[in-house]
Amino acid sequence: MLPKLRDALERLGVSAKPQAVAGGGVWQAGRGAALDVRSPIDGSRLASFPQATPEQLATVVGQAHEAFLIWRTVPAPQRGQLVRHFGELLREHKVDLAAVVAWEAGKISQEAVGEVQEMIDICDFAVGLSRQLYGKTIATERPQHRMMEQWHPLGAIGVISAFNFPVAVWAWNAMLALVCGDTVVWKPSEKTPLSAIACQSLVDRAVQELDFVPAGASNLVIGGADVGHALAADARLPLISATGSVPMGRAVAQSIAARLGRSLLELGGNNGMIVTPSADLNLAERAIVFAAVGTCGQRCTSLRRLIVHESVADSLVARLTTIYKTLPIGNPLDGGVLVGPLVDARAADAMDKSLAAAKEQGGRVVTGGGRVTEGVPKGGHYVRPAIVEIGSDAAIVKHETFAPILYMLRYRTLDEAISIHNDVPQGLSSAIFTGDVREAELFCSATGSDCGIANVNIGTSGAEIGGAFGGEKETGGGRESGSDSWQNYMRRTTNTINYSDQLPLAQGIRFETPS
Ligand code: UN1
Repeated sequence: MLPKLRDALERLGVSAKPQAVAGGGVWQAGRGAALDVRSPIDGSRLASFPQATPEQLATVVGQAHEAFLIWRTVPAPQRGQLVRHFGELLREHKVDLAAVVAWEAGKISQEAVGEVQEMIDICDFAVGLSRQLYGKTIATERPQHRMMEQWHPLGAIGVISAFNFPVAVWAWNAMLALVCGDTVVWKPSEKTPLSAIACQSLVDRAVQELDFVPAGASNLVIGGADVGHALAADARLPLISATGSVPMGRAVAQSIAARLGRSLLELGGNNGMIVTPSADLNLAERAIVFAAVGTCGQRCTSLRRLIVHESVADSLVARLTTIYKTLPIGNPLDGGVLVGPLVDARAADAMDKSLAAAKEQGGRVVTGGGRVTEGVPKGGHYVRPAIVEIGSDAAIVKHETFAPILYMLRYRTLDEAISIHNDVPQGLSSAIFTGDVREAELFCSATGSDCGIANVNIGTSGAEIGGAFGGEKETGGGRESGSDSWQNYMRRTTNTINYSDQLPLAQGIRFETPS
């Protein structure tokens, strides 16, 4: 392991020999196949250790359930203290955790630090929430009755997270779940286990330092697809929150549905942006570049489809081409670099294939595509972000490729633009750049964007934690993070209380028993 990474991990409390299972507050070596952790930056091996087995997962789920029986009795504001403490530890270790994320996910340091900031933000949000798990009082139709809702802890919950946001997305789920009185079993991506181990080590520290938190409030199991399937199928986990590809989500959703469990899915993006004639192109170009090439196009919120009015298309493409030609591509740890590597060879191949398909389907590569080999670390998969001008009916445009390809489509009327925009299977994030309030409002209306996120004059990526995050159609329908997403992690009871000496029945039914 690289000395700098080793030092960062050590400060985060991670032992030199990482272990795959943290259950019930105890670390254990996995008993499954060996996992080689490689950095996308240069392909170097960061660690190698055995993964967990489904049997080990089953034990951890049992421990998480036992811990839940205790945790649910701790008052919610006190549960918030655990999250507050974890948030403090994150602030203290922000730079180190970001370094681990940068090494393992290959994202530039700025974005890695931003990801840890996103964790800190959700901690703050969850602490506030721990005093605001409100239920409603509802008017009842019966005299001297009261009807109300209560929100109760749900259980031990499963979290499956992806490589591209290896720590923040877990935190969105885990911090809300913990204040809601749930315990958590986390299965991170096999590509980013060290980031997960570092988070678990910090959360363990927070748990140990507070005497009211049961060991097993937060658990980690590093394993492959077999562990993921076992997690989804385990009926002791009433909710599974999964982030990743559509095929993964489909498989997980079927297992959960078969046991009538609850799923919260955040899957593919394929996000679009409409640029209208009145758009501020200076703002638009900055938003487009960050959204399309940030994280090397590997966010679920990355911009993949640019739908531009024909009157501004040529000038916008020319401006973007100039910027794309000078994008600093290289080692994501170096200051000034904006585009790091793709996660692995498969991702680079997928980009090549999509570009080839786009050309076959009538597309023209305006700029980019191809590998970068000069001035980048050997052993990583560095690519030149591409812009492809293509017809909106090309099949490839409906397909999400997790790489920096931006399809440019032209439109004439806003209705046409919205219809092109919505004509894809995915529905996560969307944006319009316009100076016209009518266009902006139409885009955000019921007949506008069909996505979970619809922005005006900002890009598709980089959402704040305060809003509900997620989308429709193949994106899976789940909402994580802010707003009322916490309700996913709780069970609602409706209570009707009679304080009269009569027993009036609802709907006015008379049901007199013979006396
Ligand atoms: C993801 O890519 O799965 O909105 C999450 C964003 C980030 C989160 C992305 N806050 O781009």
